[in-house]
Amino acid sequence: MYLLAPGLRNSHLVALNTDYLYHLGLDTSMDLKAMFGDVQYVCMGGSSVRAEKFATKAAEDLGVEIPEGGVTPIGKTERFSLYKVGPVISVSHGMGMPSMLILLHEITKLLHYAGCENVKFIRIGTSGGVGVEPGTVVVTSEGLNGKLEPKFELVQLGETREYPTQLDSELTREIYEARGDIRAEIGKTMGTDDFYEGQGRLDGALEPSYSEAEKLAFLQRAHDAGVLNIEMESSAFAAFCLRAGIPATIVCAALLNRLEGDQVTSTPEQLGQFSDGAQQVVLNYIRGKLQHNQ
Ligand code: R2B
Ligand code: URA
Repeated sequence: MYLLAPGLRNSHLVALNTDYLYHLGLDTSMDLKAMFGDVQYVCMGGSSVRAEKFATKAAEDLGVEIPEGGVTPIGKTERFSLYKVGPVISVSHGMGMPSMLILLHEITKLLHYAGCENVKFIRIGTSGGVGVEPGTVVVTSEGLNGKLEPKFELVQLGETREYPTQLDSELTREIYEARGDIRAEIGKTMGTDDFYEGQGRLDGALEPSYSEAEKLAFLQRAHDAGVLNIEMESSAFAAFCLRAGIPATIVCAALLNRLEGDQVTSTPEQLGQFSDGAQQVVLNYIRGKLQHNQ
């Protein structure tokens, strides 16, 4: 029985006596139902520090009691840090699509084995804005790859497979509507395999193959195509969730406006505020939903 999502149909899993979710340090000999059976939202962000911060804020915001010493991670923490606060998982996914995909496979199986139903996945991250002010929160309608195509390509057995990258429009809209007085916009997000040349920066270690004018022309073309920000996971994340049938979206703070530069020059305090804004929009949404369902 596949309760979590209609797209979960891997017949090969049935043959496993125990499924070892290696990177999470969890496996199916554990009572995953008792540990995770009530999860409704999985919120993921790149860094383990932000995952812990979001878990702590979620506990305060949603009125969930946590132990005196604060939230503690479940499973192992070499690769990812996973926290659970009531019906919310807060977990880090590392940087880039390969890391994100490992987390997605294992967290999705975890929730499937735990018997969870109707779970939503939300990536809460950072990004480079395209034509938006630093601090703006962008809620993603669709992931695009580095060629501005609405698809994610993955080489499997020597062949390139393509998957569409549409995100859940209702979830995107509802999260946007929970923005309160935080500056937010809905737009497309380009996901790349690199922070420097993959995002058209001129400030990497190597001499790029393009000029400043070519960079700006590409970023302008991206903006004209509806792209409001650039990060490193959106297309893989969108394609995975769509294929699995899990409603998902992405909520990212823009740390800078790439039409104005490449370097991230805001102070640590400002960067913290930008990230907090993205987290707060998602918490507003989750709190509203949980209150409504009570
Ligand atoms: C946003 O920020 C990280 C790079 O600095 C990367 O994980 C991303 O998508
Ligand atoms: N993360 C990215 O991937 N790009 C940026 O420009 C900022 C944060």
